[in-house]
Amino acid sequence: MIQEKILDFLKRKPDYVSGDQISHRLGITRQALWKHIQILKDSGYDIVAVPHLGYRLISSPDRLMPLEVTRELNTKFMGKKIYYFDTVSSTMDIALQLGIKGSPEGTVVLAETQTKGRGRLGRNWFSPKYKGIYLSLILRPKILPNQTPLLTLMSAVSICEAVKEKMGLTTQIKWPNDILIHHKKLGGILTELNAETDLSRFVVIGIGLNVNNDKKTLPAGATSLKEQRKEKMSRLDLLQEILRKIEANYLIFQKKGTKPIIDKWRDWSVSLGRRVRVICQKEHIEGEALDIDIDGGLLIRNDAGLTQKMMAGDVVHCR
Ligand code: BT5
Repeated sequence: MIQEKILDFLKRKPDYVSGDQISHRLGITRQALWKHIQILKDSGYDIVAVPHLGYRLISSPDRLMPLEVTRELNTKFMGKKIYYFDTVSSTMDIALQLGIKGSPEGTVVLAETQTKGRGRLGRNWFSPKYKGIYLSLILRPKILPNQTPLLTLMSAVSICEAVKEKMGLTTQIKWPNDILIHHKKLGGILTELNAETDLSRFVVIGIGLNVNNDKKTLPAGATSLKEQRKEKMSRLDLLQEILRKIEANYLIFQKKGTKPIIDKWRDWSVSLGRRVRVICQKEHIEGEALDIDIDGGLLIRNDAGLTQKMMAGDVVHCR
């Protein structure tokens, strides 16, 4: 894409780049270059133009625009196709529609805000504009529908790895889908399966993460990376790393099966070894969270010594 290439030129040089040089290298007229620069400026790029000197990039907008996300992403299939929205009801709805229409594996839907962002069981996901990462991605794994929860675990591991690598912060996973820092919720994962027919079978992974939310605007019990690090963080850097890690872990999952993912998951888990209460619809079980089963279920030993498995639910840590 031509605008991407123009940005590449401008980003490589902190100084002015001559319009002649750019238009010559890209094989476009100076008039066409000027038009593309106007489009970039309209999208929030601060670019100055000085006669005889050329163009200079002063600043980029804090937006998760596809041309920025794909820049130096270096993935095989993840994020090769990105749908970007300023405002949507829920990125899940868009991704589910795209999946039905046959969008390929690795398709990503991003939004700056969601009016009906959702969690599990129709719960709400608070998605303030330009503050967090709200994304849904399509996977087409060759697994049985009952193995879908493993993709939630794989995504959780990928988020923890990305936050550690890019932000230097250690997060923890509360089974099945919460990402925590210091026992406060930083993010959540929502996995939805479309298995109406064999042909349209696909999974949408939804990820919501609080990045630059100020403490006072967060829901009770929640935190953000900004609150933890006391500074504004790059949503773009983190998003790119999450996509890279999900791709890497998904490839491991496909080649080597569940074990390496579950092994990694155990390292990030805050639930294992603790006394927990798991609530699922009207049922609840209390006991020690022993381990994760091969299908992603949580194994709990109750006070009578009986081990039971939960495939879904909300975990409360008792002590
Ligand atoms: C989740 O559900 O944690 C999964 C959230 C997935 C959100 C993403 S955003 C992109 C994609 N598009 C969507 O529409 N959804 C996905 P659950 O475990 O059910 O937790 C929901 C609960 O978390 C709510 O009932 C609140 O208590 C709490 N909550 C809501 N917004 C939050 C936020 N921004 N930060 C922390 N906690 C929040």
